[in-house]
Amino acid sequence: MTKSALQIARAAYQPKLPKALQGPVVAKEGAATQSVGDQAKIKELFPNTYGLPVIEFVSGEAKQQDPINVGVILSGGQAPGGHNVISGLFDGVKNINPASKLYGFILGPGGLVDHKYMELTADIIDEYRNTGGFDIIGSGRTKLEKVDQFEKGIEILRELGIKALVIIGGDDSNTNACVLAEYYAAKQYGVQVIGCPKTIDGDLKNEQIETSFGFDTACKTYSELIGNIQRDCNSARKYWHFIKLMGRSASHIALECALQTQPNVCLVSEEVEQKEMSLDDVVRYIADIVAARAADGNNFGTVLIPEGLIEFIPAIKKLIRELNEVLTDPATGEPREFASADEQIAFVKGNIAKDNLAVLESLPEDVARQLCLDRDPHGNVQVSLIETEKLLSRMVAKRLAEMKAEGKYVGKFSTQHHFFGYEGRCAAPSNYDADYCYSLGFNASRLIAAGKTGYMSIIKNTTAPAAEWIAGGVPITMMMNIERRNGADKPVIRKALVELDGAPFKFFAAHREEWARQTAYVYPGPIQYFGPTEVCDQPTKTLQLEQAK
Ligand code: FBP
Repeated sequence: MTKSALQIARAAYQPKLPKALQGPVVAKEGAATQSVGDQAKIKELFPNTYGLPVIEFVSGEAKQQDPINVGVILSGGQAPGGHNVISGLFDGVKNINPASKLYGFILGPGGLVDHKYMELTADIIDEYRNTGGFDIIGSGRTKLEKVDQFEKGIEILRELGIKALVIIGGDDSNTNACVLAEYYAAKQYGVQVIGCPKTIDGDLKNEQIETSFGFDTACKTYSELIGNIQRDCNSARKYWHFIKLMGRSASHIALECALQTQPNVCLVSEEVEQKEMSLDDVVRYIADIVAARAADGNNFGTVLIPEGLIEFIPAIKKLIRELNEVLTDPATGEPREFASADEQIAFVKGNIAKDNLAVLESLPEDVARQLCLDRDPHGNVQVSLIETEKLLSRMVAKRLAEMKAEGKYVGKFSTQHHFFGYEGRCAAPSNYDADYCYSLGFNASRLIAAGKTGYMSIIKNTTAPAAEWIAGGVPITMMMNIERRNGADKPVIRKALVELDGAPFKFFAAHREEWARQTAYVYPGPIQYFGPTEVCDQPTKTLQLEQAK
């Protein structure tokens, strides 16, 4: 395989580990924990994995340990650093005992069920250290939730002598990891299940998890691109760029990119919901900024749009809730099957309440269609397929025409559209993600050696130098509550949305008027791997603002 010069140089990078993980460890246990919501129900559903303590690893005595076979699964959307989680895990299990083995299940959780796997040897691992992507074993979105899947899984785990499974995934995948941990514990199958917090969306975080891996690199990659666009835009001074940014639900990515690049407009879905804004309100907000800049002679600008915006507009949120119910077969709890998309849409229209139908019919046809069509395996609307950037720019153009007629706008409005998502999910991990991921993987091996199950690997204090990072584990049940999914109440990890009283949003809100009117762009440039620490090792602005509290 031909490699780029950067790939060759980067392969030699040795990710940093927290001091506590650099030698033998002992698990220091905290007090018993509770779930974030619906405690009684979660306790009842997870009798074997509920209430466990948070763990911190501290230096301990070296002891002889038997070899252990471990399996690993990459689940859901790609996120930079996945290969480093696996290489950290590999180094960790080999450090427990060089005869330990690591097996990777192919193309996500489906690989466990279908018995598709490969042994990850040192030669293979070395090819992937510090690289982006999930291609070492591939990823997939198969939802692990049924007993027959768990039973198929245990067959292959037994065949390979695997005693622990590490699931690298987002909130949905870690919810499944917890269900699997509970099932295997209840059945006394002797297989531990450990999760790792992955997702570029940044919405798997809480008191215990500072950030999900991949968020840092993805945001820096998008911010580089946004900065480049802003320089182009400030050079030609003739376009408004509408830029949609990935992040299925929460607006963390859009907010972080705004903090890094200071665009003219950045929408934050959580604020749109809190202010109960309609689509028209959002359009007017943007159009007023376009008009104000035009009055200053600036017929150009940038608008950042979080991918999940549509779902947060209260009327559309209510509509989606009913669509989710209607699209689920109450007898099986499974999605209803339709012969064609048109049949599906007709069924939906015939079965939803009048007010929701009115909202659906008020939407542009392409958006309405996407809302009515299939969900992903976890029941989410596939928002990445909705072209919100085009929808908004069309509507803003219409509003500006009205304003022109009313004498409230004089200017030119030419647009360009972008969607940044896939461009950043497999970028080579930043130093932060390279170190953080390697530590998460290595730490997972320590949770395994400590005999834990139903835990997520955690690394904290990550705005400090890596040596001072804190390593440990948090019981997954601690993050759970009951939510309505696919027409049923289910235990799930609570998603972290942007907090409007949190430091990152407050900083943004305090500066956005200035950024809207002035051209205050920041051009972050590409991620740097070698060079001064203030250039190469900065965590996200979100994390810096959150940790400064
Ligand atoms: P995960 O939550 O699995 O990490 O995936 C997140 C994400 O990258 C979202 O930002 C995006 O909406 C979605 O995946 C796209 O999914 P797909 O890769 O299936 O197109």
